[in-house]
Amino acid sequence: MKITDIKARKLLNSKTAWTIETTITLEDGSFGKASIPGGVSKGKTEVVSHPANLALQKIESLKDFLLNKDFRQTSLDSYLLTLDGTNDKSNLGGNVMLSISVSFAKAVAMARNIPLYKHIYQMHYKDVLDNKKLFDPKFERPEMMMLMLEGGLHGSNNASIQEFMAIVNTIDRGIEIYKKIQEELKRLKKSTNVGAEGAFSPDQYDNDQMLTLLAGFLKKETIALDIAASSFKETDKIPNYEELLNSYPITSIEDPYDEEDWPNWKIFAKKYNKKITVVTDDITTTNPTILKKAIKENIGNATIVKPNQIGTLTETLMATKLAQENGWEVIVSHRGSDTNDDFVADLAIGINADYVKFGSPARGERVAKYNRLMEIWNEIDSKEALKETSDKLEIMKNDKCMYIDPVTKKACGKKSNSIMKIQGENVPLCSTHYNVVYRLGLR
Ligand code: 2PG
Ligand code: MG
Repeated sequence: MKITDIKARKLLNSKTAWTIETTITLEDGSFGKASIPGGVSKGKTEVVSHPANLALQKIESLKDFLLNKDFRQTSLDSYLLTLDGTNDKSNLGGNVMLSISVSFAKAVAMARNIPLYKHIYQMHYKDVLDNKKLFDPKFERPEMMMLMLEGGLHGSNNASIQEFMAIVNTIDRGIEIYKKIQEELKRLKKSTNVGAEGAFSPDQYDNDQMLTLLAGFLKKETIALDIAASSFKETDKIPNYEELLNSYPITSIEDPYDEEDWPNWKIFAKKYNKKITVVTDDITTTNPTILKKAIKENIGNATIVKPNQIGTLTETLMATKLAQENGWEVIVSHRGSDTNDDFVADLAIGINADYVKFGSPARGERVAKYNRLMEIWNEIDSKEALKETSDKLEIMKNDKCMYIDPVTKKACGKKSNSIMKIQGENVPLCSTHYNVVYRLGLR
């Protein structure tokens, strides 16, 4: 598809800082818009993100290279990589590259007249689809690691752990837990102000108080934690994991040690890989090369996927595939300073993520992603329901004619070839009786 126009502008993110939004238009008029989030607790190996003004200049300078050229997602992304020519994307800027990469994907989905998640699915599973000619993808519903309480760099209290999440299957259940915590904090006369990602961050609360509060409102749900250990240097802030796991229903721990502390990661994973989900984020930064090493050295069993850590959609999909092919689980995630762009919801469904991590059910930039997730689910559900009904009707067509002779009171029993709705029921009929029923107006 040929790119005929690229426009970019400055946009305010949820942490009161500037980011960019890029719009790409294709030759047939289809277009896609993407805005880029940023991290609050970032991994050191994340690609370089240029300040908004510089990013806009970079996009302007790329027009000569990109306009009126034919691209596919992979050729566009590899061209951007060549033009950048660095390992950390410090020339063009990871934010610049990702905004072009994602807005192009959205524009192509529009040109193909298919939803973005389906377009991503077809790119991600291209080999399978090409070989087996599967055209009817099955989309799974990821579980949600929904944020309830936040500390560390995201909060404003004594808790060193950054994120306290409940793993829920439905948004309703997540909202219920969130509201219960809010009511309880009000009752205790504690602040219900929220942190960077929409969760409560009660004054003075430490890790244990946060965990006790959250655990108190869970039924069959369990807890996922993001320790974000790279964001503090004091090793005494690292919790005693054995104690935590014995005291609370925790089934997932992300970034338990500093991203440079590979020895401790290995010891941790050896001990807990079979018991809980051990999630890499700041240590792998959606980087296929680092993730390969992490898988080889067996430092976890799941990884966070954040497109802006790596800078192109193609590399994001590569990292995801690598994880999936090696039996690691995948968690598609938002960022600490985010925008209302809901791309990660389509990404999660398109790649069949095991979990999503989109923050709390509060604050516009978090809610946007949950709302898109529900929109996709509704679409998938109604398509499946529709397909189910048409499959059923197809089977019934080859059934026996169910016309009952008014005199003999016996069913015709000949092979049917059509279906007629009679008093709300789908009834298979042979052509003779179809005509009889039709003429008699029995429908
Ligand atoms: C994380 C993310 C999202 P940040 O650490 O997983 O919650 O935070 O974007 O600040 O890195
Ligand atoms: Mg993290």
